Amino acid sequence: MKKYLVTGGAGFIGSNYIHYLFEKYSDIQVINLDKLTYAGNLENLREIENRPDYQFVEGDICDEKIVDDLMKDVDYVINFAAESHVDRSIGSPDDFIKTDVYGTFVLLESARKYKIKKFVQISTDEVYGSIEKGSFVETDPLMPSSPYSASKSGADRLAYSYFVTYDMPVLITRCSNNFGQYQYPEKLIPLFITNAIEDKKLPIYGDGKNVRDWIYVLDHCDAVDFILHNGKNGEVYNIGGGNERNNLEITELILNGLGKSKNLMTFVEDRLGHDRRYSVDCRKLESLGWRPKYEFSKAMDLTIDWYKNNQWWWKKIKSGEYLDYYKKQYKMK
Ligand code: NAD
Ligand code: TDX
Repeated sequence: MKKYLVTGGAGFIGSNYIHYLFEKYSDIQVINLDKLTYAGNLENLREIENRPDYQFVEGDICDEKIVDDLMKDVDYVINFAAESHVDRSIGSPDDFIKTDVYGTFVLLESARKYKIKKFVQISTDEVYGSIEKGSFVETDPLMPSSPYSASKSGADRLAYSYFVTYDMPVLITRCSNNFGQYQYPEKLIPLFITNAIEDKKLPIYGDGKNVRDWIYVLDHCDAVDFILHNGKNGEVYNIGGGNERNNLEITELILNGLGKSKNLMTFVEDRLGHDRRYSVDCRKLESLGWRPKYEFSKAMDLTIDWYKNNQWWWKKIKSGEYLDYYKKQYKMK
């Protein structure tokens, strides 16, 4: 019986990971520590909330006492908790530094004290910065360019330092852009799907030619679990979907998938410091035997269907504070 401490488990990827774990294993216990920021949503976990092998704790990863209390007999820590939206980090970076850097430090210290068997730091491909041609390998220097990616780089290297300095069993993953069910509708794909369903404009930053590599969230969850069990301590693993698309291509896929008009596309002011292209070389993970299983267009169809069929989930979110935030941030052209 292994005990997992999943942080940020009420968010997009963390909640998908908890569902993934319970579908795969019958002999585990999962503690979900989440502060329930605007991005944390317990409705993502409705189907499993009453399981005896699952415990939700509302709390901050920066809170040493809560973290120490939970860490005592944990086997694995998977740190998803973070402020995760680049645009918000541009407007207001302080929570990014607190949670992404200091919070990771608190978790690492506690994990060291209680001699945790594995600590997986969920980092991101954004730590490398932008690349015009080719793909980053794990040993490339980090050149983060937003307060979000800089805070994630701090956490990434701090986790590594605990391996080198204290011989802690740390693994670091750097995944590309995720999409799928339960993604907060501020990120490109869920924002555009839900806006299109409501016949609202889709705000494309700049010329729309920025490229991201897209991976279905359940492939990311599978890769994290694979690395937890097969990765080598102290190593970094890139995780990618192998689906590089620019934002115009993604927008057209969504509009076609929903049978909506291209007139919904609207070009707005560019994001400050907008990275042109992300691309990671995933041969290191492939050489261990892991590859994504979901085909991109099928996963996009699944995702579009999910947002079509679960309007109760996102309509609540979009009706409140979130809309005011967007109205302030972006003036539609
Ligand atoms: P998300 O914003 O949907 O979820 C983050 C979760 O963390 C929320 O539930 C929130 O309540 C919680 N949280 C925030 N601050 C906290 C704190 N101080 N203490 C405890 N909980 C806190 O984010 P996501 O998209 O699910 O991303 C999860 C992780 O994966 C992040 O570390 C992110 O950097 C990384 N990542 C995301 C992507 C992506 O495409 N979304 C890609 C690569 C890596
Ligand atoms: O309204 C929009 N219009 C637009 O053109 C939004 C929200 C985004 N974009 C563009 C900006 C990016 O080029 O779409 C692309 C994707 O944007 P986001 O969904 O905000 O993702 P990104 O900035 O690439 O970061 C994501 O991937 C890596 C996650 O938010 C991070 O948490 C993760 O680490």
